[in-house]
Amino acid sequence: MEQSLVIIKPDGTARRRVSSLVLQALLDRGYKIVAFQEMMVSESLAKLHYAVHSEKPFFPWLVEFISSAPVLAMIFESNGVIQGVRDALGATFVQKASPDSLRGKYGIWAGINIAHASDAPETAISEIALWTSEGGLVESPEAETSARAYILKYINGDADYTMALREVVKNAIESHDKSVKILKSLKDLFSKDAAGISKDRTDNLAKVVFDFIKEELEKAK
Ligand code: FUP
Repeated sequence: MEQSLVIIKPDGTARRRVSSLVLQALLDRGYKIVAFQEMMVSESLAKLHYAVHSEKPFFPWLVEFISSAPVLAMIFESNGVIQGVRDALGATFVQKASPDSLRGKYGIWAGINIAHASDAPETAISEIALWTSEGGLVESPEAETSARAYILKYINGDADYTMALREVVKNAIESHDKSVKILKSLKDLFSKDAAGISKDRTDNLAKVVFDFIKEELEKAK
């Protein structure tokens, strides 16, 4: 049976309603969940996970982003699940993702795109091996029940804040604004629907998104 490593990244997990909507949409496709854990990603796991991008200029940012605040790490299992989850997520870059895909609906900007999913059978095998050995992810018969309990707990919760976050990032980039006011807005928005996640962590996520804005403005110079 095919398996895929699916990670709801910090920008998704820190928005509880968004992460539950993403999970529900994936379960609606009939996939089984065999591992489900909320965890912080260590720097070493982040570097190994993104090793294929280690020579790219955006690598240090990617590592900081995925380790900034908790993620939901999961193993999905079903026939065709690898391509199916990728199809549901849509294109990597949020502005390129179709508006009815999960990244198109809930992604924030560019690579701040709510989720990762394995892209091929070999990658899925090596990613699952990595996340179980380095990340402590374990398969459990309780995984699906835990995922459904998460959805029930959060799906009718707060607003999803996707549009508000996109507006802040878009306005900052378009008006070349990297003032502390932007950082404060990001900190406020990321703390609004982050039940159980400390303010230090949502602030850290906001800072990494702010760093992305600053890098974009540097590139545009
Ligand atoms: P995906 O398989 O959709 O996760 O995309 P990639 O493996 O190509 O990229 C991994 C992550 O790097 C993506 F989530 C987005 C991010 N990325 C950037 O931030 N900038 C880039 O120029 C390319 C990728």
